Amino acid sequence: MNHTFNKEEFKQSVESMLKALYRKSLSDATQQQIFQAVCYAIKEEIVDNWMATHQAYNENDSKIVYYMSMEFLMGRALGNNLINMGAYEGVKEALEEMGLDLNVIEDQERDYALGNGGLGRLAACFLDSLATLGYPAYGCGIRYKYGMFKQQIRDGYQIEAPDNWLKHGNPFEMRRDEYTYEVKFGGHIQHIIDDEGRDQYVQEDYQSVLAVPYDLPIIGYGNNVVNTLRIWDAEPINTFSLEFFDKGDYQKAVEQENLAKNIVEVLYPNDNHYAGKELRLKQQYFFISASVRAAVDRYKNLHDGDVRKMYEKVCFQLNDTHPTVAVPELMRVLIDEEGLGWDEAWNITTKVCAYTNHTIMAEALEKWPIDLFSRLLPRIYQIVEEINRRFTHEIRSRYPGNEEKIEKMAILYNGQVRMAYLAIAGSFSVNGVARLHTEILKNQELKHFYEMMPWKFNNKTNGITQRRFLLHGNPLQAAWITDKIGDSWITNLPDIEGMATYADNGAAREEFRQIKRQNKLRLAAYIKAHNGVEVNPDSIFDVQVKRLHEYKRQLMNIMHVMYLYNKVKENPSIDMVPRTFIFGAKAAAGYRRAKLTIKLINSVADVINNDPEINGKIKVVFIEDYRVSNAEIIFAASDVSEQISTASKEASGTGNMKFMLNGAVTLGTMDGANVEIVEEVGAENAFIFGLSSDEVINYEQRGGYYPMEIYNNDADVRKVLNQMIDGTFAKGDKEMFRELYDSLLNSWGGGRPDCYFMLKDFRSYAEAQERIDKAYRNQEWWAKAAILNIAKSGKFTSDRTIQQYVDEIWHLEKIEINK
Ligand code: 26Q
Repeated sequence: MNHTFNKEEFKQSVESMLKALYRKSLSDATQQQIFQAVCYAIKEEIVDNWMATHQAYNENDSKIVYYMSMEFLMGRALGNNLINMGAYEGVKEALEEMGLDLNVIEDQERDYALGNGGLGRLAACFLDSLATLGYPAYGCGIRYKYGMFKQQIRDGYQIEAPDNWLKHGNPFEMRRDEYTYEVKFGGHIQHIIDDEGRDQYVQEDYQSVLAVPYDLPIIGYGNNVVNTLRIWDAEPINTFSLEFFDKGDYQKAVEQENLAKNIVEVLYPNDNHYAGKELRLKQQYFFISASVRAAVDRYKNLHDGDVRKMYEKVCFQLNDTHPTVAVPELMRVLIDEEGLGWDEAWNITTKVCAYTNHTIMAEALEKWPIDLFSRLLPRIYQIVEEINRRFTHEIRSRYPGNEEKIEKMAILYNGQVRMAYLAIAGSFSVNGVARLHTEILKNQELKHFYEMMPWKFNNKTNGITQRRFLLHGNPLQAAWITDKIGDSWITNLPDIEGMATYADNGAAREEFRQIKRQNKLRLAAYIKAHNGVEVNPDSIFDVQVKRLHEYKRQLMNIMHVMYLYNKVKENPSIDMVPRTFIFGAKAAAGYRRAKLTIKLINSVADVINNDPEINGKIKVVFIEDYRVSNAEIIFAASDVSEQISTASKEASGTGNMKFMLNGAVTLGTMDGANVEIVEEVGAENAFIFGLSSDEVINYEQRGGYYPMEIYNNDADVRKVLNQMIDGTFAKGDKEMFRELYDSLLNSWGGGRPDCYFMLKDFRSYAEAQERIDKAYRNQEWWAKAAILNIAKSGKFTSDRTIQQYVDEIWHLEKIEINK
């Protein structure tokens, strides 16, 4: 589009869209209306390439990967689409000529918050990389009516407000009625033998809904490829024919209508935590059944209705266990609808499905009660039973007489369906998301599976798209890099290593500092507008933004802030570099300790920010409603990247990579992808602290440690803990934060005290923080370390991750779209 983009045509197109959509001219249209008109104008440009891409899939009979995910955390589309189309500058100028500011127009768009955190954002980065590399792919997901809740902070507490993201409609989506499917729930299965002597399993007395797809364009960077994210909406069957039903059917019709409304109503706002809710399982089967059948039908259309070699052209990548019903659903379609025998269907299924694991946290593992599962999905359950029967048979013949193996590996056990084990049994590939995480899977969590089927296991270290998180989010740094080394980093991030020489160049370091300062001013303005707090752009911006979870240890971070506050109070003339501690985090709505941690952060902020004795040495800011769009501004402005999870708990992390790419230095544990970040940039350019994952796992196997010993022996830590229950940060209320205090010290609060080793790691963390204070004083050293972080971030592009998935799992071929 770069060369074909015509400013005058575009301006006309926007004006005629305004007329057609709103009967408005430019001068009396609202910014929202202009935003819509701009999107519709560029959608026209997208559609031709979108059609050409699908034509190329068909003509080449391309193998396609279906990325199955309950979450796609896309953020905003407009800016990213313009960038990938090569039209950003042109549109910006055209709008300027119309007296409009593209930034203001972009701010009209709501984030597509169809995800919680890392797993959902990873899916979004993968779609960007797939399209940019030219690989045939669909994202398959749910069109939630309400995405991730909007977070409001009231009196320091998190309040959840509904995210009605579709209120103004979505200009980029296309409803595709012609690809609607009916999805059935409940009832019972009637086994009959048909005229030809074949088994038939007929579902009776079921409820059903229609799955209606909406397609969103996923635009590759500079290659005219437009892939598709297909999200499914639910609609009732036959709403209008209610009157024809007798009384019993009337009830059923109403139930079906409610079922349809409920299924896609809202994203579950849990991150790394399993909620065994029936509606969640309905959501899973709903979008999987529709997606699987759409994939099978597409394949059949191109292959004379014969599914037997489907594995040659189709791969389902399961984003965690959430879409695992794809395994039995594909079996059902192949056996019940396509008439294949079990063995042939299983051969196809296990060559089509591949599973990605994103966590080892026990509370995140999906286990469905068998009674719930079989009631909701009676035919699917029969198939899972048969998969389990055959799988346990295999285990027994491999390990005769070893019933412990059944206990450890059976899919059905203790009245539950263990979804991870179903995913492993039904997939040809099982991958972790960072090297350390994959090793822990192989040697600890899934060691029995690894021992039995080592060939399935592999690692795919996560990555992020530099096109959103540098080119769009940090235009100043992006332009600076391009000026130095050219723009090949946009599609080949390893080229960014060319920046390494500038780490030793005093003039370049000064340029970097100026850019960082501009970005800090941009964030400071955002904070002033949203929090009413003034922050000092010459202070260290020390940032922890991610979902709130105990294992991520935001509590340890704020305890360190309390500790520093005490130091300054003891010695007001203490020599320290001013620090701005910035937090952003949503807590799952039902996660009490997480929500209380938010309150503690805000309470500490209140006290410190208003204490004149602190004299600007410390500021604490909690950014409300952390999400993709403000994340882009935050990463660009950061000096210190807090990646402080308890070692072994964070499977990978991806925020760590976004900070690195934007020239922040990591303060972290040897966990997840931090290990590989340090390997790339060198330990001397990061601040590493804390227990290793082996040490953590050892303590856990011995039943934990005694945090009370630390409380008794370390006066600074004791003081901080006492301040949680003496009202210092709670206007005298001694009870407000007692639950947090108890979680660290008292086992009677349920479970082991301090099971995330915050007190154990505290001293080591505080020392690392002190090293940062010392290091920042040497501005030349700091700029050098920051530039080296940028230069060594090449490994962490999702383009590399996707290429590894393609080479080692999916085996796709690139398509080319010439314009
Ligand atoms: C499960 C059952 C019921 C309801 C909700 C859930 C649920 C939802 C979301 C369970 C887990 C999640 C999200 C997990 C997640 O985001 N994991 C993160 O994935 C990233 C991408 O691989 C990693 O970088 C992070 O380390 C990992 O925590």
